[in-house]
Amino acid sequence: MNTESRLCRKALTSLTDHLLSPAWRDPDIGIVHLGIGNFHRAHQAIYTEEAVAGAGGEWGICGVTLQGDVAKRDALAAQEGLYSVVERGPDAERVTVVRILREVLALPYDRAALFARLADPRVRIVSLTVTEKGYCRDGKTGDVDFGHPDIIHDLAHPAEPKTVPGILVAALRERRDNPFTVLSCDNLMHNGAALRQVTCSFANAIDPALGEWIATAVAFPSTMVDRIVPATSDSDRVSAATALAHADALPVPCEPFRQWVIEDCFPAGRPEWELAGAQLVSDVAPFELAKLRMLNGTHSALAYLSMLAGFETIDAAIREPDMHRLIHSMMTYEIIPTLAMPASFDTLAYRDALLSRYANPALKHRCAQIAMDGSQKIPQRLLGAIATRIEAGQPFARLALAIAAWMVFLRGHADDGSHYEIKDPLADRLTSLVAAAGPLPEKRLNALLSMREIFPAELAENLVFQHAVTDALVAIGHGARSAIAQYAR
Ligand code: CS2
Repeated sequence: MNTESRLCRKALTSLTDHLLSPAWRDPDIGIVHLGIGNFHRAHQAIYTEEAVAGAGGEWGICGVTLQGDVAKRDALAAQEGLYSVVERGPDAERVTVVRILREVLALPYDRAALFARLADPRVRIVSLTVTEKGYCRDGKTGDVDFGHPDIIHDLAHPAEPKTVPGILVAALRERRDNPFTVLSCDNLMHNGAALRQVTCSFANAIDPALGEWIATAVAFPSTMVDRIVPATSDSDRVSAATALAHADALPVPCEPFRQWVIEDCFPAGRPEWELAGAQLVSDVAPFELAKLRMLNGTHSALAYLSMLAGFETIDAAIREPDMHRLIHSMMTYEIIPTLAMPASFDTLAYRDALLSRYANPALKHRCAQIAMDGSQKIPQRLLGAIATRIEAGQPFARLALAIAAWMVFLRGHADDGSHYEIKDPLADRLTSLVAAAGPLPEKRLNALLSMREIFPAELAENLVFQHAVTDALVAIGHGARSAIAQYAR
């Protein structure tokens, strides 16, 4: 085995069994993707490669790292954009090589190249996976957060933007004759409309006519994206090298399951993603809500409880019988009743499929990865369901336990005393509020509920909500494992 040799296009002739799409001609670039992380490479990139393999079209992808990750850019460039996907099923592993990525750029270093791409009329879609915090959104208004330091920077230097709204507005200004479609692929409710609002509010602050034009002339379809994609580990590099007999510095691990539901609104055209199994629909909202609450909501619940109880990965956590019962009941009794799904959608089958996906022992999805950025995730994933339960006068103790687990998680150590880092754009404020409040449940609760960018006033001031979370905080005070057992009953 010659794993000294890097994956490259010349090597592909010896890799025919591993090519995602054997019939292939390299397409020109038609998509710029902001946020070239593992999720994009195991999700939209694969759908696009399969669509192009089946129906053609110049839909090659230019991937952009917004964090100046030059090492990633250079590693992918050294492999001519090729990378492998290591699909880890419970019983089998499959390694394939993806070819759709044609170029990788790193901001701020490749600013000129990026804006040249964005000005090119052949680029008809700009898609994004930048996580919740990448939207720089004011949680209270839904507009761009005018107090965000990077937004302040971008408003002062609109030709040198750092943020997503800044980049989109600078690029769209040059595309008045032929705007590209902007495609959010992040886990936000109404992600297309949310992105339109931050983009337009940013544009309005620079040039109201431009804001008005973007609001009416640019399409921002919504999507629901789903695939569990952990961070790359050494074992993924070993799997790729063993299967391919070539070294891949950046393989992506993922589960076999994937789903993409897309609002079909692409005035400038799109790849035939349906050939790869995507569902093109007129209304994504019910799918987004079900996925955000059922999957992401329970993922966050599992992550915070596990960080306290000492389960390192999701599969280890869900194999614990009390945890399984708790998450099963959270979905069945507290989340499913908040959804309004089309009659053809079997919510109980969806629940069972999620529980089996979590139990996949091959994936090793680390709870610490999911626990990141709680301040951005919790409103999207948990608070909406809780508000609906309160409105309906229905109990939500298990969802309250998830909120309480996050509040305790912020103290920075597990029940056994081992420390972990809080990674969150609001980490400094959150950890100082928690430290100043001390361990008493009521004080911790009041301190955190004061954060309006997370908890809207109506919820924060609701006594039913306060009592449910306080009870859960008291239960966790006796240890997360005992709280899990108590709430699983
Ligand atoms: C996870 C998601 O990291 C997280 O917060 O909940 O990335 C999740 O794995 C994906 O949304 C699955 O589609």
